[in-house]
Amino acid sequence: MDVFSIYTADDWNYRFKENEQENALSDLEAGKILYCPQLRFKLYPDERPLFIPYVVNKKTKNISFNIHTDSLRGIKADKKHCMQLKTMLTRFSQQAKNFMNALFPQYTTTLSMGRTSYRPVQIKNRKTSVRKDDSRLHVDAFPANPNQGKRILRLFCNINPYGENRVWRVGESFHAVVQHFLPKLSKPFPGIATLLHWAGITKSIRSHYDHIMLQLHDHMKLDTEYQKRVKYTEICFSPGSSWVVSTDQVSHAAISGQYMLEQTFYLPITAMKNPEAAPINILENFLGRPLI
Ligand SMILES: O=C(O)CCC(=O)C(=O)O
Ligand SMILES: [Fe+2]
Repeated sequence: MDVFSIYTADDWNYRFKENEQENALSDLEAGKILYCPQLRFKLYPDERPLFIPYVVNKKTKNISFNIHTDSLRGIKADKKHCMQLKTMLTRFSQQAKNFMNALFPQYTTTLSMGRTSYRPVQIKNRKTSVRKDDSRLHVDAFPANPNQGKRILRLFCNINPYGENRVWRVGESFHAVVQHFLPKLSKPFPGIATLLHWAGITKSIRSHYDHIMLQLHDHMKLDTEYQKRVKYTEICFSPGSSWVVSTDQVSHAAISGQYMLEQTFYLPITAMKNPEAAPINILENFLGRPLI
């Protein structure tokens, strides 16, 4: 299977043909990256000062924005600068939402918006812990935000103004990842999910599904031998391009690049055309028991 398919959309309000929407739904659910080489996020001239490699909070990697509370996290900057950044991120998240609704009409009523992020740090040689090191192949799982089986869809947009690609690797299928790592995973300590929620470490109860996804994420990154020998495909996303991918399903790693925007979406599996492809169903089939 090809790891990506190309979509020619060149506008955030692009009107997709019915067959493009059908293909996009099948491609995304099958674990392909939907690559839009001509989908550029337009910046205003007065937004140029936003291209500085900020002193991003060491713990957070990226600058993250919550559109629901209008709050920025992970940045040290003056008020004017923060306002400018918020304006840009609000515009991007609105355009990303319109685009997803146009591309996936079947998802529109149930797709919900997560965090928006700005990633101004060069990822090549970035110093970080192994668990946070996105240059190692992994599937996404969020320690503080259990999602009880919902899908994680992300839209990325390379806005590098100096012509630099965002370079990714895509590894083996989710099925193969599970086959390899499932026997190595450990069970959660009894009562830990309630404790984590009570202590405010998780925003909701970490389900068994969330526990397994986190363990997959960690085991993949921590297994240096696996990282060395597993087959992957490298993709260069050019500046002025965008792509959509189910990052809970697609094994991915970001190797180099600087200045990118990202919008996270959550989707209940009941909205899917082929729910069998959802990580939760693949895991439940392997284990023969429900995980939420
Ligand atoms: O920053 C990137 O290019 C991708 C990092 C990543 O692994 C993710 O956002 O899930
Ligand atoms: Fe990731």
